Amino acid sequence: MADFPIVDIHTHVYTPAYLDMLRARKKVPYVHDPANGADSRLIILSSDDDASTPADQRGRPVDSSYSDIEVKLAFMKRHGITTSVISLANPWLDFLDVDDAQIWSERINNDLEETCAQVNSKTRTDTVATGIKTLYAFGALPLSAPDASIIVNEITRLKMLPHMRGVIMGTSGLGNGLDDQKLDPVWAALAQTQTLLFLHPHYGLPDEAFGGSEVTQRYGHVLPLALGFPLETTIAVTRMLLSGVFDRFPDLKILLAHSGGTLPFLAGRIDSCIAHERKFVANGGSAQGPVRDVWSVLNTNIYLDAVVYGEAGLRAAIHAAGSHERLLFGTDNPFFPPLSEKEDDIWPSVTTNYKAIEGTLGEDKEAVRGVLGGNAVRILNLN
Ligand code: 5CU
Repeated sequence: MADFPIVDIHTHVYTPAYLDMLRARKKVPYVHDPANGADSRLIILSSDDDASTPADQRGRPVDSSYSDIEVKLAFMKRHGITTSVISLANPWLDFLDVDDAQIWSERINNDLEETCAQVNSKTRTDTVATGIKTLYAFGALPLSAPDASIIVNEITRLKMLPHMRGVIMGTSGLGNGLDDQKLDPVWAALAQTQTLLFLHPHYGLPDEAFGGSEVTQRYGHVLPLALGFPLETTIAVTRMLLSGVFDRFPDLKILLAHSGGTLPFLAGRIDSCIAHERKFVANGGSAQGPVRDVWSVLNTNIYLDAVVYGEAGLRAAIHAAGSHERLLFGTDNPFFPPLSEKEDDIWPSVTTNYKAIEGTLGEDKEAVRGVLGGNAVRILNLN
């Protein structure tokens, strides 16, 4: 067992109240309870809700690993993780009616805070004493609320909850993407309160991008998750760059899921295309181009998780971020469990990331420790 903090900043929960809310729904996202008493099914991706598949087989089985914090703690122990920063999993509160958003974000965030407080009040003997608490959380935002002031109020309120270390958000923003000027009060509040935004994909790409719904279905979750998710993140951040969000809010801090999708690999190309289109207006477009270049934003506003399962992606992420000090370990638990059913299995999805970090930075032990935990302790102020 390592004698330094190992911090998982990409680890999700569906709180029990949230799952109950999904149980009451009949359209995506929803939970379906089969009549034969088999495991409930979690249907969250639009490609999961295929009418030609019986409801009992749609989506994926949802077991206690999705909501039970004791199962999360056992997973942490098994993988040597000393601290986790838990977040509500996708699609968060994006789909709620305007009147429900505020109530649910307060409920979910209070539940997360309470869970952290309860777990942290017990002394853990199963891991090394790092002096850092076991659980922290990223809060969820009421993005469908009728007024941005409600979102801003929740950002301010979260600052007063002792275990909150930022917020998690998808790429749809208020419904029109992250270059929507109506998000400016939200960016302003995040920057002003120095609240880290964990930006995470959910919607992927339309089935047409993969050759139609029949092709997407044929390969299960591979196309939406392996390609749709990272490209969604890349497109969302590029739209933020293009619309000048980082010019207007130079203090905004964003942690990008899955090592930034394909942003590290494509940063040079994006920058070059922007340079050649610098005068969007002159070229017939209506927007003024961004002032800051992609590299400066990557080096000052962006952090990347290390959930990319390979050295090529990690090297690109470190290069794009400008330093391994902006990279943070994560697992994506409870997603990507082992294929066997044994409860005490080590998860290959986790060990693959450990190996990629060591393979990339192995000689530099300090850097490995930083990515595994030290960077998160510093950036999220976990001490
Ligand atoms: O397996 C999946 O669908 C997912 C998901 O929905 N969200 C996530 O964070 N990782 C994997």
